[in-house]
Amino acid sequence: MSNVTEYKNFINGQWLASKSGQTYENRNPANTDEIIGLFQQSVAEDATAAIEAASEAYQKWRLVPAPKRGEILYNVAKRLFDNKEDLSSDMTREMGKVIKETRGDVQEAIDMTFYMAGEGRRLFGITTPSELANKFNMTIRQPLGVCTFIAPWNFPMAIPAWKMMPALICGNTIVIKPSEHTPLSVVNLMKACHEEGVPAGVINMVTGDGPVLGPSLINDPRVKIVSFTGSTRTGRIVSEACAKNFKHACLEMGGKNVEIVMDDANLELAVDGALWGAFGTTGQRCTATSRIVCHKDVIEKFTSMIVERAKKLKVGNGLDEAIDMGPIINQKQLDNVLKYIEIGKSEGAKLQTGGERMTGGEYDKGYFVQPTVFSDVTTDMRIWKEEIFGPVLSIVSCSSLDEAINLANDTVYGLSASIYTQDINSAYTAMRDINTGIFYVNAPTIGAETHLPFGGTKETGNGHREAGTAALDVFSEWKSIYVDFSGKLQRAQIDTE
Ligand code: UN1
Repeated sequence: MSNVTEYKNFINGQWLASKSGQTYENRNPANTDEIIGLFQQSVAEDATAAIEAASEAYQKWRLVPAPKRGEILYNVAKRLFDNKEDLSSDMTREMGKVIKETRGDVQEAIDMTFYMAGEGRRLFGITTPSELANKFNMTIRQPLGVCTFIAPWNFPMAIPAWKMMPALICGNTIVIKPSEHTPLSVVNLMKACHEEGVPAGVINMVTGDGPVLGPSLINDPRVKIVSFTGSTRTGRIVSEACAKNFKHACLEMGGKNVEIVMDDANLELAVDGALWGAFGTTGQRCTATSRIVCHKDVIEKFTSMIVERAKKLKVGNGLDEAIDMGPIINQKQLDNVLKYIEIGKSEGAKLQTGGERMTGGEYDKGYFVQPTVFSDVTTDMRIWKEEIFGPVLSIVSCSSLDEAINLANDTVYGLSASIYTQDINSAYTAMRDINTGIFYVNAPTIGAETHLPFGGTKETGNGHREAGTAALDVFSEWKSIYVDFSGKLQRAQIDTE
């Protein structure tokens, strides 16, 4: 126990213990004997102190020229780039996903940071002619103030960076609560920002449980925006709490993403895509492929190809470069995934491969489950409708493009979808008619890039988007400015002559 590191909260430029005097252990989901560190079990008072610091720092930060804010972010991005390997292995140890993927997660944080650093010299508004003579019209983006972030565990650094970097470039200050399962990556992000010159109070972090910290992070009157990524159930609670005070809420929630495989698809490619989409990140991406809608003429072949490939995936500790799929994040999620596998079986879906917790040897120390494929799934089944957030794929048959599109849209969620086809007309029709925020042609449902908007329709989101310049719309408000240099009163809509 003695050589376990204790990590503190980060408030007003200082590493501070929680007022609770309590810490919690975070363990490696691939090997629960390994303690990643002790983290602060924070209480409301800690969140309030962080909000106080962010609120004070805002008065100066909002006045720092955006290109200067950008220079700091540029240095942060470089620092993350230089430390990419260490940051990635820390992340694999705390979250479990394989090292190739944690390198991708850190890279996504680097990309977002460089991208938003560049926005410091853009943050474009418009100028437009006035309807009156000797009058000048323009729009500028203004920051809002303190933003709070409730972050998930599946992208421990990328998603915090998606939220932080656009908020900071716009001139806001922030308080982040990382997931209790992946605080180390946010500690690392805070360190990089602090050491590269983000001023005290501009970024703050409190670790601990959502139900304890959430009310302060949402209800404190100094908080202007809450950005949340997580389940639709929790998102609804956040949304309702924000609505009472007209607080902005940016919500990224559940998904039930679909890959359509048409009869003219390149099947090898469609299988590659499905395998990566369904079992990458152990199926724990919001964008993960959990449904396949496959044309009846190729479904047998497709199913046997994917089953054969799924069986060959190497499951284990993600620090080993040869491993394809890591563990589930924790016992609760593992139980949930196993529960859904039982539900699938009892509903009459045909278990083609997987379905079991993996045991024996090193597996006993972690939360491992086999890559699982169900065929003969029907649309009344819960495994078709509900988000599982694990490596479980359901295959449904279709006989036309129209039917495929209807099946794709047969969900309360709307994050990501993809189609594999060689027919340009099918691709464009699906692109237009499938109701999601993200769409891929001949590519898997996962793999969004940072300079395009990220988010979903229906119960996946509330109309906002992260990433791209869309993120600037979340973290700034438009101010329309009219400058009248005529030296006389000019009345809009009245003095029309
Ligand atoms: C998420 O699963 O919440 O598009 C984020 C992707 C990644 C981000 C996923 N770039 O799969």
